[in-house]
Amino acid sequence: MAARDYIRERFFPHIWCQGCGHGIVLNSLLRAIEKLGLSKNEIVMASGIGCSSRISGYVDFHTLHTIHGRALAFATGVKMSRPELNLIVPMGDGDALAIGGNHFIHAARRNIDITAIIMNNRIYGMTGGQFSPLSGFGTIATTAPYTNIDHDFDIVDLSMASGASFVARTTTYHAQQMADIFRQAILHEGFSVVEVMSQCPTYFGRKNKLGGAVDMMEYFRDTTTPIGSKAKKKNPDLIERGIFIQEDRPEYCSEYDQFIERAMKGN
Ligand SMILES: Cc1ncc(C[n+]2csc(CCOP(=O)(O)OP(=O)(O)O)c2C)c(N)n1
Ligand code: SF4
Repeated sequence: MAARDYIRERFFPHIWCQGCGHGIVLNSLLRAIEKLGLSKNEIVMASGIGCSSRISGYVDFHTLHTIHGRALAFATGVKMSRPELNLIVPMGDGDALAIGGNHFIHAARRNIDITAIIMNNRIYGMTGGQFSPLSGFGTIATTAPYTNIDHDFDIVDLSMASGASFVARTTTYHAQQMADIFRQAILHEGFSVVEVMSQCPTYFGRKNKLGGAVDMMEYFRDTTTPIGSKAKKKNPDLIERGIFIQEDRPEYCSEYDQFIERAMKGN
């Protein structure tokens, strides 16, 4: 099947603003799935609420558009009952790490076989540009007109510390790398986190005078570098992108099956 065959055309036109990074994420995701040759019936996408979460409306898989911050809880339920299916959960930084932060930490800790995609545009896009936990100190948002005094944290560090067994970061500038990382994340058996630095030109870009979508993507090009590059040694402020960890560790559903088997035998 070609990438465009996975699209649910009746839901178009999409809601995203011109230049929003979320469409690039959708494109790279469909290219990864095309390469894997998965059928629509093998994929379940669960999402919460947000511009990023709207991706679930545009793909012709089994989809659940659920509650803000709770997509991973729904996905966990689906995966536990049908472990043979591929669960993909697209989230915004607010959905995944503000209201959904606790669900995120515990899904990672369990190492359940779900692919979590975090579209980090450092803002609540859908609700009008409020600051998120990823906005960062000194940025401007509609709810921080005199600059934000909250500090952000590193999604990759949080994911690794919480127990995710596949952790990666990429950007909307690096669409081909993104597709390749998505492919590997879906294949990986365990909790996979892919942070995608994505642009919201409408709120984060405009409020912080970062220019248009192209300027924001060029910023991702210029401020990131492959993991372990020479450039990083020279300039420690560069943000690394690539796959940080990819480890085989006991996966939650298969551990659960073994536990049930032991319980049935009474030992
Ligand atoms: C329980 C609940 N609280 C708040 C909201 C309002 N709300 C909807 S989306 C959203 C944040 C969206 O930001 P993010 O998840 O980062 O995604 P983006 O829109 O930036 O892609 C909020 C606060 C809601 N729908 N439900
Ligand atoms: S408000 Fe921002 S995140 Fe939402 S669609 Fe527009 S550009 Fe994208």
